[in-house]
Amino acid sequence: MKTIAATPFDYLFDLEHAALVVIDMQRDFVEEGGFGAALGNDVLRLQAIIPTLQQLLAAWRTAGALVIHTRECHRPDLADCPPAKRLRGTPALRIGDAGPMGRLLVAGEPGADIIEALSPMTGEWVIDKPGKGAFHATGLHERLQARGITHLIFTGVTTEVCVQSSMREANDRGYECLVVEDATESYFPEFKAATLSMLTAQGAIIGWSAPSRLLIDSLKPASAS
Ligand code: C5J
Repeated sequence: MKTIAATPFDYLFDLEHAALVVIDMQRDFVEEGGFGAALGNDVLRLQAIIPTLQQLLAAWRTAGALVIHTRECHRPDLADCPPAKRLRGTPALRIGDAGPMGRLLVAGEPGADIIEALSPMTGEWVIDKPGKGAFHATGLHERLQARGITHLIFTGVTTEVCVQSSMREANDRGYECLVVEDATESYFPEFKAATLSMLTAQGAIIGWSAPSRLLIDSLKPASAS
């Protein structure tokens, strides 16, 4: 059993029943010319977490536990992208429109790919999701149950949209969840701070948070018990 001195109190997990979830580290959110930039956001803010995620992934992979990557993307005919999602705001380009990295947030287009620096490795799960949450219309819960996973450790972007939605969905389904503070990011620093506070408030009402350093330290063989 591993123990992390998390907020608001210790988080306990064992590697056999835990997965590291990397939410939507796709070119469309992190690079110029993608969906995030089309909404007027500064994508450089999100790029700042890439080295931390690389270190965390390396430690988690060495420990031999499950890694799950998600990609927010839609079918080419957009049948899984309702107007309630597509017709929001006044972006330069909408979901499904053609941009410099192909059609925005459409499966199979270059922009929907996970960035090269965080490429999934063989055996890792890649979940394509049409919603903000990783559980909506993906079958993820059933796969996790079949594998015996009870603990989910969340990273990725953006903190207050897809990371938060996924963590709330997971908690409703009974998973013990932790978000890694410096391995998640938002285009809006105030939204990130508020999200971390609200997820962990009221005695971890949705779950825990901790810096990557504590998680990486817990994965070192010396801390095994
Ligand atoms: C958004 C996400 N922000 N991955 N998606 O639309 O957070």
